[in-house]
Amino acid sequence: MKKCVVYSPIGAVENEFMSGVFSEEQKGAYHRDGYVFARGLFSREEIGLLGEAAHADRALDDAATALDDGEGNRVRLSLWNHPGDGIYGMFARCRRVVDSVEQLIGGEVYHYHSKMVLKDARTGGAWAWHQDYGYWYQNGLLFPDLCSVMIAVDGATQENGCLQLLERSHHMGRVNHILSGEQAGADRERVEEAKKRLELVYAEMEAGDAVFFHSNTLHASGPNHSENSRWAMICCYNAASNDPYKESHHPGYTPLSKVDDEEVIRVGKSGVDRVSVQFANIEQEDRSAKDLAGEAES
Ligand SMILES: O=C(O)CCC(=O)C(=O)O
Repeated sequence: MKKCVVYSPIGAVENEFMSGVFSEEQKGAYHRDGYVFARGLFSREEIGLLGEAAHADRALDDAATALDDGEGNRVRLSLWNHPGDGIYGMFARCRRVVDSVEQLIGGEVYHYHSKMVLKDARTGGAWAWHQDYGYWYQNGLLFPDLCSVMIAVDGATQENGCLQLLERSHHMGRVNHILSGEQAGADRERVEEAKKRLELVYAEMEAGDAVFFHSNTLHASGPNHSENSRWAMICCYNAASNDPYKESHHPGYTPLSKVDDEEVIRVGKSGVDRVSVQFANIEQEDRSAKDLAGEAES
């Protein structure tokens, strides 16, 4: 049986440093394995409000970029740099999430960006094996002191292409990345060798569960051949101490204004303004994966 940790308010009491959801044991598991689950991080009501808002959000759909996965399918995602005051912002800025990331990183973090991965039923494409720092590295970040929080908006199973993680792969350090289709993919030979030695974990999740993972953790996901969509919101945070040394399409240190956990429901129920972010034009602005083509040639 895989270790998976369940969100427990006891974690908050046990940790005197930051008031996140993880116990010391869970924090240790993150550093050892490169990821930690927080089952039931969001209630059915909370995640229901996010799912309803996102699935009805025309702007989110219109902003989606479709990236060729190199296998005949396309992955669709919409991305935004600043969390905003709508429901997406409440998920990304609530203490439950941000304090927990700070617990894992060990200090102040800021919002690096968030995205919605729209892995639709039957058509959603695969994600090649990669480390997020494999391409974020291009953005002037000296250290891999970043953490991503993948929140299951829809239930995620192996059938609909849940996230896969290679346990402990963050200890490998940054692996070379090259373009795979239109995505940044890690050096395949290394990934194949790593797969022989490390445990492959399928991040099957119910809506409202989350997995927190290190920016050097190798991860991927398969296509969605099922009848069920697998949308997920991924909120990414950078350590305040890891301010990039040059400008990129993602922000430098910008203090994050945390909100109380109750704001998720309050804003989610408030109607009109609940979805309000500025979506990025990934095709035009995001050079971090494309620049890998130049890196491979040089
Ligand atoms: O949604 C997925 O299956 C993977 C997303 C991912 O790997 C990423 O956004 O870096």
